[in-house]
Amino acid sequence: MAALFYLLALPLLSFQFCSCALPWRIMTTGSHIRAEDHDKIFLLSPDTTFSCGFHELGTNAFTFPIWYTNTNNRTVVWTANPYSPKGGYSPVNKYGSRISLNRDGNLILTDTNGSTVWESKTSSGKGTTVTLLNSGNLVINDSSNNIVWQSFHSPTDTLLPGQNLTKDTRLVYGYHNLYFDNDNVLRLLYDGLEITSIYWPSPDYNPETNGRNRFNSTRIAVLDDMGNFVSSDGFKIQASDLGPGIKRRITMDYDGNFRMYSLNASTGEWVITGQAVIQMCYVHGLCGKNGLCDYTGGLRYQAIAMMSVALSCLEERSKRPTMDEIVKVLMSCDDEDDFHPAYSY
Ligand SMILES: *[C@@H]1O[C@H](CO)[C@@H](O)[C@H](O)[C@H]1NC(C)=O
Ligand SMILES: *[C@@H]1O[C@H](CO)[C@@H](O)[C@H](O)[C@H]1NC(C)=O
Ligand SMILES: *[C@@H]1O[C@H](CO)[C@@H](O)[C@H](O)[C@H]1NC(C)=O
Ligand SMILES: *[C@@H]1O[C@H](CO)[C@@H](O)[C@H](O)[C@H]1NC(C)=O
Ligand SMILES: *[C@@H]1O[C@H](CO)[C@@H](O)[C@H](O)[C@H]1NC(C)=O
Ligand SMILES: CC(=O)N[C@H]1CO[C@H](CO)[C@@H](O)[C@@H]1O
Repeated sequence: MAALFYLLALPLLSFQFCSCALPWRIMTTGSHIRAEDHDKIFLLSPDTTFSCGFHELGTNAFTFPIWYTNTNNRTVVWTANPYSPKGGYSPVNKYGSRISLNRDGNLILTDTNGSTVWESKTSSGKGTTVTLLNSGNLVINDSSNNIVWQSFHSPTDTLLPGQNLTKDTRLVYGYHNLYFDNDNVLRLLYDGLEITSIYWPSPDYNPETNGRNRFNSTRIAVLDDMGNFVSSDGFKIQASDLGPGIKRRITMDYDGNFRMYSLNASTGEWVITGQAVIQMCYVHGLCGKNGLCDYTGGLRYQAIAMMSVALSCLEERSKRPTMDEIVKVLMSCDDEDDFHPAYSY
């Protein structure tokens, strides 16, 4: 009888044990989340599509990102402390690191020794809240529920449906940037240590020849719920699976292209449903630090070598195109005419 009671009580006990570790819906002033509790405590959007909390990059290395909850491999869409080749790497340690909403209303990511790694720089005081919306937007509201800070206004490498790319924001991955240029045209820029070079739309033609309008100064690009990515300069990408009810994202990828991805809800895998730079051989910055490509196999060889180094550093982004996919693209540039000097003096 005692054994039976034990068996019956066990699920109940374990439920109670887990209830202290349920994801949070809200952070209020004076609360914090510790990196060491990363698998138990994190913020969840009301419909559970998005999560926000500490993410283990490697042993004792944590970032504070937002990710799509129900994907096979955690798909990060924003990071408070992302890797940047210019700014360096700023992961925090496991023990002692925390994200805190302090009494001033400032959301602060601190490392073990208390040093500030990132902060929202808000000061809306008592009654400030942090919530993760169903759109994937992490918002800080003041006591009157006005948004005082939002992750949608400081993207990293990904644009979510309903999030605007504006004159003040850009998508960045490594040295590659998607941004609105001074002449209102949406461009891709390789902004490396030794070379800075626009590679899309083709610098060999003027914006009009490339189908762009320089005279709309709105400078806004947005992905809608149907799968249309529309920019105020006339550039458009339409998802190959156009229609409502599909989770999508636009991501600046490490190979210098930006792509639209759609989630296959039954497998949890992402599928590429649109992209900008079809001819990958035109992407600048693939040719080594001097940016001088010869027309022989040099470009292909150097690009592959560079990619493999980059990929080994970026294993956690395993949802992005694989090495095999990239090699296939590079190998497809068989015709020597397809090779284009990345930069010429
Ligand atoms: C805290 O640790 C970081 C990383 O180890 C270091 O860069 C920083 O200088 C330290 N800050 C203080 C205040 O000790
Ligand atoms: C913060 O503001 C947003 C946008 O108005 C709202 O959706 C969200 O529910 C607010 N958060 C809280 C805790 O009320
Ligand atoms: C995006 O831009 C539109 C049009 O300017 C604006 O109404 C909307 O509030 C913006 N969305 C966000 C999240 O800032
Ligand atoms: C300028 O771009 C905005 C945003 O895409 C669009 O709503 C507007 O119609 C465009 N204006 C013109 C004159 O094309
Ligand atoms: C999702 O993936 C499965 C297995 O590969 C496939 O059968 C199905 O058609 C896919 N669904 C969509 C909507 O693409
Ligand atoms: C597509 C992809 O990268 N899938 C990986 C997701 O994570 C599992 C487990 O870590 C790997 O086995 C898959 O290869």
